Amino acid sequence: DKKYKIVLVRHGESTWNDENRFTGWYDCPLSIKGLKEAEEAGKALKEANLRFDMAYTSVLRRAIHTLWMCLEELDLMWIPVKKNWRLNERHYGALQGLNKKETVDKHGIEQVNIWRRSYDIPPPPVDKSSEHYPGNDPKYADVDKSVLPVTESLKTTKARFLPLWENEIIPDIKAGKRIVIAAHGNTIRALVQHLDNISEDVICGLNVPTGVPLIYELDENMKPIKHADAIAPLQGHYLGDQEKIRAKIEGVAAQTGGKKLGNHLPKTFGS
Ligand code: DG2
Repeated sequence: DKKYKIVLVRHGESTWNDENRFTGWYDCPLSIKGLKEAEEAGKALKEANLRFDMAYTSVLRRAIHTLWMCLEELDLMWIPVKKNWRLNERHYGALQGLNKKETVDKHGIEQVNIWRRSYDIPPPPVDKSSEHYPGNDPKYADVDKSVLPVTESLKTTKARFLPLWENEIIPDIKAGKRIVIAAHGNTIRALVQHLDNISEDVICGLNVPTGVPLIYELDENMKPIKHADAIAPLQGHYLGDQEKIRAKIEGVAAQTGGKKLGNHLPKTFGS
C-alpha cells in the first residue's frame, strides 16, 4: 500500500557549481541559473499538486534558498522548516575551493573520481586552522566538536545523516506530515542508497541533478514503492521531462572534464 510520500530536491546550481569548484560545506549562494532552477522546481511541484505540512533543509544557503523559492511558488512559506547540519553536503576536506578540472590535471582522473564517488575513501582532511574547518564557523558553535568533520566520504556522510532521518524525519512522516527536503547531491545519494538499498558499487555511478524534485512513495515500513517512471537504481521518480532529466544527470558526471565517471573508476568501484 502507498502510505507516505516524501519529496527530495537538490538545490539549484550554486556559484561554485558554476565555477566548477569543490564546495562541500562552503556556504556559497545560488547562481542566477540556480535561482531559476529553484523557481522551476517550485512550479513543477505546484503543477503536480503537491502540498506539504513541513520542510527540512541543511544550514547551507543554497539549499535554504531553494526551499524558500519552492515554498513561495506553492504559497507555503508559512509552514515549519527544520534546518539541520546533518543535511549538509558531504564535507570535501582539503579539496574545498579547488577547481574540479584543475584537480584532475594535478592528481589524475582516477584519483579525483575516487574522491568524488568512491563509497568510503574520503578526500584529504582540511587543516583545523582553515576557514573550511567547521569548528571555526559560528554556525556550528552548538555542535559537539567531536562530531564535526574534517573530511567525509559518502559512507560517513550517510552515518551522520541517518540519525536525523531515523529520529526526526521518520517520526514526522509517521505522524502524517507531508514533507519536502531541500538538500544536496551527496545527502540525497546517502538517503536514496538507504531507501533503495543500493549496493556500494552501484551508488558510485549515481548522480543527482540540481533543482529536479525526486518523489518517493513509501509503504508503512518506509520501504519505497517503485514508480513507473523510476530510473534504475532508484525506485522513486523525478518530476518533469524524463529526457531533459537524463541529460542533467550526465552533466553532473561530466564536471571533471566531459568523461563519464564510471569509465574511470578502478574495477572495485563498479561502473
Ligand atoms: C557538490 C557536489 O555539492 O559535488 O560539494 O562540490 O552541489 O551541494 O554544491 P553541491 C560539491 P560532487 O559530489 O558532484 O563532486
